[in-house]
Amino acid sequence: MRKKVTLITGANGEIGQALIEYLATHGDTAILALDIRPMKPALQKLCYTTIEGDILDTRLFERLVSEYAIQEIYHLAALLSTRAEFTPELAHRVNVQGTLNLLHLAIEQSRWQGQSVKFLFPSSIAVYGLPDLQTKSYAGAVKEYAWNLSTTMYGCNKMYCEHLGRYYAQNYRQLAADPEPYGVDFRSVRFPGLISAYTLPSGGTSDFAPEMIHSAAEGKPYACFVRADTRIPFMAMPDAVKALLDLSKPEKSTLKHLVYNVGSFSLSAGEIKDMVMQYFPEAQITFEPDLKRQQIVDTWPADVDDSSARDDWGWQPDYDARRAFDEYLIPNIAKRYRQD
Ligand code: AKB
Repeated sequence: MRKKVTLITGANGEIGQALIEYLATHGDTAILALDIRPMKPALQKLCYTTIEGDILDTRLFERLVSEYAIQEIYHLAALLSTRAEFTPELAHRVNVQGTLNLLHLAIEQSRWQGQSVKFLFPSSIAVYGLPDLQTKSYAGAVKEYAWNLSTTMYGCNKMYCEHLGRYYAQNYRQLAADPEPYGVDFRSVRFPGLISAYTLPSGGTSDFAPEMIHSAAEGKPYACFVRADTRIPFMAMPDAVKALLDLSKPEKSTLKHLVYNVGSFSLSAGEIKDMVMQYFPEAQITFEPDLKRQQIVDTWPADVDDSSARDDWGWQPDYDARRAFDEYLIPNIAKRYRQD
């Protein structure tokens, strides 16, 4: 018998680590963690198996199929928006071909198991592309279907992968004599900028918020790479994990969409600085915009309209900005740097 597992790709990344910790302490799921980098020993202990491997390696997937019955896939591996602009073709391979490989694995597993395998995919506010600041200001909280005109390779990759997910869910090999009986149970959330108390992101363009908070706690000066008036939506990491798990639960038939915005709070970089200064009055935070990264963030919406997620599957974040800072970010980040 093949072992029943939940596959998590990008397991070493920020969402991966938080998701593994949550699942290991709250569930009875056997986790198969995959990452291109070696997993931290503390995380390894929480998983049934960890594999150091590349999502572009199709041989690896052939091996996985023979050894495991994959019940659910959390496909988190990706190159983020800033990183992707330095190597767009590599980003396309990892973000698109990598996702295609995982969708193929999912559809094969669905056939084997006689039911559609759940596929949870983190998309991003990077799929939006507002043409200028005036439009960004009047657009306010954007709906899923609006302004899908990303200017970044990462955003284009995420948008296309949402389409691929829909294709594998509903239309895979639609002209075949033996139509696909199950398809993939694809579900996606478009995340805002995420802020974790325990890890720092790398290669994203929303990284200025976590970098600012962590630097202040560490007592290091921070030069923020966007203007103080730059506003995008953010979310505390526990809510990101909650969003993925909450979306994984409902019956497929109750979901009206495959892709949902999820929001929790929207802050400008200046407002983040003001909040940080309340906790760390000595913090040295300046604004030295990098015009090119600024240009990217200026195309992202100031906020998202997540009413579909709230209506269809009861999305409700636990953390607004104040609670995120008071109860999650500041105490845990302060402790982390006190210990170092
Ligand atoms: C990034 O900055 O690339 C990510 C994102 C907004 O998806 N954090």
